[in-house]
Amino acid sequence: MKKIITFGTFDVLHVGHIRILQRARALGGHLTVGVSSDALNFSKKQRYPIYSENDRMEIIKSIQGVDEVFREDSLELKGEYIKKYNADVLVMGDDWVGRFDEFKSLCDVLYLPRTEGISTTQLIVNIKAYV
Ligand code: C2G
Repeated sequence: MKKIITFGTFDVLHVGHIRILQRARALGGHLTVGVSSDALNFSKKQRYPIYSENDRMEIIKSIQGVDEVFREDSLELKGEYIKKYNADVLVMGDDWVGRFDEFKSLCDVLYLPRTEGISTTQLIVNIKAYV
């Protein structure tokens, strides 16, 4: 059985998130998901996610096929997380292509195509325009 690991914010959950989780899970028998912390998001994007980290983790944990969830506190700790969770494959969306190749010494690194036409950012724009 292969262990898969993936990372993301998964804010304002949508089908793009569900599909990458399902495709990641289909590559092995066990899926671990690192959900990025509120502080990590703020440091990257200068804004907090709409949903808190506790809510995002609870939502991701409830998805069929997700076996294990933890909070990702730093982008710099990916190698440590891969080792801690004994991952055989790191899966990321292809918006990150090439960015995690350094971990190929620890596990396989796969970039899967993103789902076209949907994003949390666009959903927030749509909701703002709606209200
Ligand atoms: N995704 C996708 N299709 C979309 C939107 C997102 O396949 N239309 C994928 C992304 O490629 C990513 C995952 O869903 O693999 C989570 O996306 P985000 O929440 O945007 O995560 P991100 O902020 O890119 O992750 O260590 C990485 C960090 O945790 C940040």
